[in-house]
Order: sequence, then structure tokens, then C-alpha cells
Amino acid sequence: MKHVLLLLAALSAIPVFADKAPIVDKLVLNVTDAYIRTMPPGQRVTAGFLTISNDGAEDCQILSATSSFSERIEFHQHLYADGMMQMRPLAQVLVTAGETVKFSPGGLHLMLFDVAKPLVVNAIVPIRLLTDHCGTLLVNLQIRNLLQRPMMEH
Ligand SMILES: [Cu+2]
Repeated sequence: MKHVLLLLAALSAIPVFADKAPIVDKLVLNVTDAYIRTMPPGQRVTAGFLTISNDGAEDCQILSATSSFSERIEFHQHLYADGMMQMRPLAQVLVTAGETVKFSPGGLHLMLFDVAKPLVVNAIVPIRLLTDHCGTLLVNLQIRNLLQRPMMEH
């Protein structure tokens, strides 16, 4: 009888271990150089940038981004099409296993809409990145001065 109880205890421990797995997965994605720009006067839209690397063995999809600083955050990609630079929204961003994806001016970027709070240089804007099976990342973006780079780069 004692053996049976031990076996049951061992079996019941398995789901608990499985529940903890996603927490471990969070460490798979690493974010560096995360920042957003201050906005020109009268505007409530700005862009965010970061570098994200996948140190795991499986691909990760970033499904969405949320923040208390912005009503809506989209993933945008700059494309050169029909002789013009255009922006295209992406439904999600793939970070392939072992690869690094850069959100940078003139390329992939986070687009923050309806930014309500004043953006103070050097302050921190926390953003949550939700992924398919690589956990939720809390990323702290540092606010940098818009004027440090030409506005054309967006
Ligand atoms: Cu954009």
C-alpha cells in the first residue's frame, strides 16, 4: 500500500512540473537596447526599438505588445515599394531559434498609438510582449530624445 501512495504522489507531481515549464521558457528570449522616442509637439504617436534574441531551440512568435503608456501597439515594417518608403503592419514577429531580430529606425519597429503621458527623456516605459509559447516578456524601454536622429527615419 505504501508503494501505491508513493506512486500516486509521483504521478500527481508531474502536472505541477509541467505548469512551471512556461516560466523557464521566458529565459529563452533576451531583449537588449530597448528604447522609444519622445514625440514632436502635438503628436501622440511614437516608435519603439529593441533587439531580441532567441537562445532556445524552438522558434518564438511575438503575438502582441501592450503597455499602460499606449492604447494600441502595432508591429510595423518599413518597405521600399513603388519608389516610396511605406509602412506595413505585421500581425506577429517571428524570432527563429538561435536568431536575433532587430527593431531599428528605418526597419522593423513598434508603433505606439495614443500615447497619453508626457514622455520624459531617460524615464522608463514598460511594455509586455506576448509570445505563442515562449512566455510573456516585460521589457523596459528607455525614453530617448527624438532629436538624436533625423525624423525621416521614423
Ligand atoms: Cu510605424
